[in-house]
Amino acid sequence: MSEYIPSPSAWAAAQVELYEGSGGTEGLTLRDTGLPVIIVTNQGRKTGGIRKTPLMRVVDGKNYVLVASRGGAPKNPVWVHNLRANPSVELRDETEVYAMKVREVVEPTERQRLWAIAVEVYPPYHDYQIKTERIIPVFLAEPTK
Ligand code: F42
Repeated sequence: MSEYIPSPSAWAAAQVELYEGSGGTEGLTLRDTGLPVIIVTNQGRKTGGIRKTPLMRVVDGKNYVLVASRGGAPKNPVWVHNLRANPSVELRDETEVYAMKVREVVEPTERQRLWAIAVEVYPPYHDYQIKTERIIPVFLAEPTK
């Protein structure tokens, strides 16, 4: 078993602790927005350690859209590199936990469709894309069974 390595971002680590520690019954939203959050668990591509990242919940049928916005920062979040290297994730949505595989969505029509869903759920994504020169990566997490 790999070791869990908490995020160096204190607020992300605190959210993970509350969300997972309560079995998905507390700490379910982004601060004062009231908007729902999921927890993505994956393996670090260098350390092999277990990484956990809170992200906004963007649903497309049985799939989830993961938006690597990082508040419009100039660089991609580190989890992007981990997911590109190893697409197997566990995704917690409140009390449900799913084994999923992610794929990066680059085909323009598909990306545009998923991006529109994401912005509807969380409008600041639109501002983050304007703020940064990078194209914000979008992943689709699909159930493995
Ligand atoms: N971030 C988003 O990008 N999108 C969202 O929708 C989003 C929503 C959200 C909701 C609630 C909340 O609490 C946080 C939210 N965040 C959202 C922030 C998100 O949780 C992450 O903090 C943010 O995306 C930054 O991701 P990050 O992976 O860059 O995290 C940093 C703080 C981090 O943990 N870095 C580690 C570090 O030590 O620098 C990562 C280390 C790592 O993964 N190392 C790999 C390894 O092998 O272990 C190697 C990676 C490599 O290749 O270097």
